[in-house]
Amino acid sequence: MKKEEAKIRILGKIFRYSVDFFHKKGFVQLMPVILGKSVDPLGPDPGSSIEKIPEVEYQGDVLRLMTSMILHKQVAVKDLKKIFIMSPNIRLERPERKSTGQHLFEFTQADFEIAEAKTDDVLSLLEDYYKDLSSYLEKEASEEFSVLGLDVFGFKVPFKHYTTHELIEKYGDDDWEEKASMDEEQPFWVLSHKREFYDKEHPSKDGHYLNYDLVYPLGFCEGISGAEREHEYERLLMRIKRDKLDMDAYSQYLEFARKGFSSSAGAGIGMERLARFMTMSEHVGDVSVFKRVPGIAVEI
Ligand code: ASN
Repeated sequence: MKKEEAKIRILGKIFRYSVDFFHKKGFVQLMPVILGKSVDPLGPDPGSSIEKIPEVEYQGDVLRLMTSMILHKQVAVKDLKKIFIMSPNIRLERPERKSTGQHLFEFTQADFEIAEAKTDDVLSLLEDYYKDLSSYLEKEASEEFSVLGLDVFGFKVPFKHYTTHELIEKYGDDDWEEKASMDEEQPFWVLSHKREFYDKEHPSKDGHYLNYDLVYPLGFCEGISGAEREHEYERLLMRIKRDKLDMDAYSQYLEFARKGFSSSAGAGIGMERLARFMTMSEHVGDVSVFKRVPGIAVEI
């Protein structure tokens, strides 16, 4: 087996582990949605750099290619309570993102949401996910890891917590994530990151959010993002306006919110980024046959 093949096989095994994990924890699996009326705006987030969200016209409607299923998750979680989707996302990143090692313009996330959950519920679920992943891969992918000459990374949970504010203070505004990632030997949570309108704001601390990213160590950077959600119609409306988003694109989503959302929390685990970390690969595209790297022409 070649190294390239070992990496592709490991990604497949991580995908399979993820599906089994969420089923075992009682989640309902939904099929991915590719075209949506309302999709994740991916901003304002200082870390986002997409050129545009592609639109398709179909029977008089404008439909958008899925950037993430967060808004669909909020609609579905009300009745189904615990859901997950192995969700392909399209994010047309600017070509400069070619050299970050961690951006693809098409990738898959294991995206989940839990009704009435809080931050601690999601963090401990995800720590279980990582704890068992190492032993799963040791058992199921030993041949692949020996081809790569690697031991399976051993996760030590619980992971440390930092806030974005603390890390910016320590490392500066520009590359705090890379620097902090280089300094750590285990993944760590970064709490309170300014993100999109659907992440809940702290009820009493201005400029703080009830959200969390997981950052991989050794320079591998962000691998998960998630949050407790804004779910009240008035607050969602206010934040969509504040972010100056196109109201047409969110009117039907807001209709659902007006009829009532459940409070919820969730996150998305980037599948290729996790496989990149486990295989210690230079680029996140190294784990795919048909890699979609910003700034590189698609072959087929
Ligand atoms: N999946 C993420 C979440 O649940 C959203 C995203 O991918 N932008 O918060």
